[in-house]
Amino acid sequence: MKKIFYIFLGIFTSQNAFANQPVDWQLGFQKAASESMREIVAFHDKLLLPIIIAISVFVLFLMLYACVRFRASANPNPSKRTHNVTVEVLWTLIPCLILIVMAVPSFKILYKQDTIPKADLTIKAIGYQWYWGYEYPDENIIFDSYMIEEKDLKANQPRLLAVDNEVVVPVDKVVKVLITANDVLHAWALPSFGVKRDAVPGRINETWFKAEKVGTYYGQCSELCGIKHAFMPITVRVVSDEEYEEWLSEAKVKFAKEEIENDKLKLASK
Ligand SMILES: [Cu+2]
Repeated sequence: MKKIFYIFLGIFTSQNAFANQPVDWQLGFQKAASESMREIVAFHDKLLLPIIIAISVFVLFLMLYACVRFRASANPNPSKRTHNVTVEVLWTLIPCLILIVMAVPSFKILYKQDTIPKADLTIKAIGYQWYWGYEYPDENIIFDSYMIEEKDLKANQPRLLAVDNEVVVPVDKVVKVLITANDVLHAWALPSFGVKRDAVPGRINETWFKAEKVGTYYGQCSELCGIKHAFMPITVRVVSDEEYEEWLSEAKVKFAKEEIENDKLKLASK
């Protein structure tokens, strides 16, 4: 009984709870943190959901009506009719119209997402079995991002979602994401930003987002990539411009790409 109560509580509260990560008993999307995701959510809530509900209710009504109206006792001599042109035209045309009504706004959102505005910064995400690696190509930064094991979690760090090295990006800036993989197919996905792109070995896919709110956002690899597919989360921390600059100056030292390569050369020459 208690469990049922929580399910209902979850259904009615999940939409309001601050969710940039999945929450217990959540129904529907995570809270949008970008314009793209807001449009996706609006498309779903204001167009798809009413159509789905209307069709379900209509079909249910037809079934109940047929059960009662044409039951054997009330209708002993069933009609022998096999064709009705009007009805057949209607049940072909109406679904076509419904599909067109859904397709137009859907393509609009899709193409808008596909057009990458002028980027303020570019990051590159590389899928590995089973973790993500990141590069900031313009900043000489490279690092790997591993999931934090359950025993090592700090307070506020969600299980299976928190990582050791987060991607840090400034708020309200267009971030272009180059996505590729090193071994098998992965997919870089961040629900709050409405972003999901396959990571394909030997090929670079592009997407973008502009986070509107400061915060930590969680996503997961969304392409079955092997035994630890569930353990390669994505964490993006959106910060203010000043905090970003601060992080950048630290990261340039800590995650410097050239230095790492120099060190490797030194080691190799020894
Ligand atoms: Cu993966």
